[in-house]
Amino acid sequence: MAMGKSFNVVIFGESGVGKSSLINLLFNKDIAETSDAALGCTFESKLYRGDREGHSFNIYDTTGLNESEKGLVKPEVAVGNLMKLINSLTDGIHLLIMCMKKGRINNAVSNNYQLFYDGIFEASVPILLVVTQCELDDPIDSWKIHNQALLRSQFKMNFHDIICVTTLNKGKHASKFKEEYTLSREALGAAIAQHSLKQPWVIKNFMDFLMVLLKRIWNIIASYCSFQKLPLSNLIYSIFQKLGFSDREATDKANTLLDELKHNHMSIKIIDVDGTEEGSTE
Ligand SMILES: Nc1nc2c(ncn2[C@@H]2O[C@H](COP(=O)(O)OP(=O)(O)O)[C@@H](O)[C@H]2O)c(=O)[nH]1
Ligand SMILES: [Mg+2]
Repeated sequence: MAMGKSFNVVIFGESGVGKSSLINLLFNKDIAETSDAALGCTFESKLYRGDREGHSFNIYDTTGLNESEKGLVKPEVAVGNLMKLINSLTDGIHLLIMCMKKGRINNAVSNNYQLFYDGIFEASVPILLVVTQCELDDPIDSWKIHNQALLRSQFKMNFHDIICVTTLNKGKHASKFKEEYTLSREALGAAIAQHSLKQPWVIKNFMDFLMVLLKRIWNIIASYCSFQKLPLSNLIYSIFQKLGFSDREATDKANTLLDELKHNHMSIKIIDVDGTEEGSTE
């Protein structure tokens, strides 16, 4: 057991930007599976639990919206998965980390910022931007220097800090970037410690929160997803009705969402970084 502080952090961003690699960097261990394939067009989340330098870290890995998979995720599924994540955040959250890979800022970046920072966490939890694939840059934070002002002025995104990293520690070029890897690891750890809330932000009433959240984020999700139809629960039904859907559509959506929540047991997968044991939040 870690004697120090605990940090509950949600990492989000498109698939393929380096979220799993970032978790491996943080723990200096290949614990999260990484992939080149643009799989997983869902909001499915995992919790990685582990210690580092005497502090305990609970890192939620969640995909968010993907630029290139427009229309593939049904809103019911997306909302269901988000609910599952939120329902798992019972100990509250100290920090958000949005992950992107170095390059152009696309719509998914600003939509995910709105969805998570403004939408779900009501701008109450500090947010860092971590930019991966910066190993060739000299200095390593060149991207930050060139884009920081633009992020604010053009994209209206304000981050508490921007950290440019490399997560490379395997493959034939990794040995060239040992120093950058170590610096990245230190910078990430320091930024988490510096910017995390002293007291975690906690969702007080899940059902109230669900109402507010659905209203707030529906447009963002809907713009990404294709709609579907079909039968019940009064509460969720009325949420959909209030959102302006017809009776039929509201019934359909409520049933699908409830099925999704039931089917997924409202819990996310937990991976213990320092053990093999896996469990669930239930
Ligand atoms: N060159 C380089 N590749 C990276 C870096 N971070 C991640 N990658 C690669 O990007 C791909 C996607 O990474 P992954 O962590 O699976 O992304 P996720 O889908 O967001 O979890 C993998 O092939 C990683 O090896 C980095 O800092 N530099
Ligand atoms: Mg991943």
